[in-house]
Amino acid sequence: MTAKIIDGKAIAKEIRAELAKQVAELTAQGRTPGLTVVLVGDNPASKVYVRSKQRACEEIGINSTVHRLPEETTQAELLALIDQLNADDTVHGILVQLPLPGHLNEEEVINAISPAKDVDGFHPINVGKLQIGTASFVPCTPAGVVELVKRTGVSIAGQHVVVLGRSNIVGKPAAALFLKENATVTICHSRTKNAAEECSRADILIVAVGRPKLVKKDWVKPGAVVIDVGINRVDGEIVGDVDFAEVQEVASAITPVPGGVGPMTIAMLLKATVEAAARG
Ligand code: LUD
Repeated sequence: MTAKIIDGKAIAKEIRAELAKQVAELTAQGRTPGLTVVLVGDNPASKVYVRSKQRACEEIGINSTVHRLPEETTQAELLALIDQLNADDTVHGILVQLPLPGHLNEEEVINAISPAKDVDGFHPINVGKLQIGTASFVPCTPAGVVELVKRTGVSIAGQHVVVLGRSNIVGKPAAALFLKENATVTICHSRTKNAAEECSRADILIVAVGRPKLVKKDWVKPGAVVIDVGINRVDGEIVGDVDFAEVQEVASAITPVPGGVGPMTIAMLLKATVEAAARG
């Protein structure tokens, strides 16, 4: 069997087209959605992602502002900017691109963002609401993963989902989202006794560990759906956490890297911003 390749780029484009209509309606009501992204320092990958976010906003009519701050920005300066954005009625969504330079306190920065503008869903209030099942903002990458699986026509309820990775940005929220979709969820991580064996029991396998081509053919049950969240730069090339060439032979469907989850992350950010503006 050769797996169906899940085209995240195409699905993200569809979502942007749907959102463009909602943006036009909100704009007609004098409520153009506004997203402000804060980028501190010169991380090359972050620069690429922020540029893509800005372009996607412009494409569908969201007002986008990017604050590009120097590496040596102080914690106090960053917190003052967030206060100012919290108070600005034209700003519906605030996103501080991570990772921050090492001298800045990420947790304190996230806590400073108004939960009502936290389009990333990283504020503890929103993390808690996700666990309860009443979230209004959920982290964009795992939201994109669930949307990708749904739009591929895969039913989730009752399926065994294995999430490999337990980060606050992807693994943990992905597990919560799939649980909300009535999956049976297993989380594996670097201390899991036999990760390969656990993964091979998955109907839907979500991989988010940041280790190039970690997941091999024998980690995957024949017919499983495999979602690769990893983006690793190896010898100038981008590869995922899944050995695509091998796993493609056993999976029923698989996401490519690039062109899989990445574009969905941005589509979900736009969706969150539109929803924030609609809420007023
Ligand atoms: N921080 C994110 N840091 C990193 N790939 C992203 C991402 C687009 N606060 C905050 O945007 O949600 C976030 N909020 N994240 N990420 C990762 C994470 C953050 C990663 C990849 C892409 C956003 C993307 O567009 C493309 C693809 O996979 O096809 C291109 C990949 C490339 O580098 O060319």
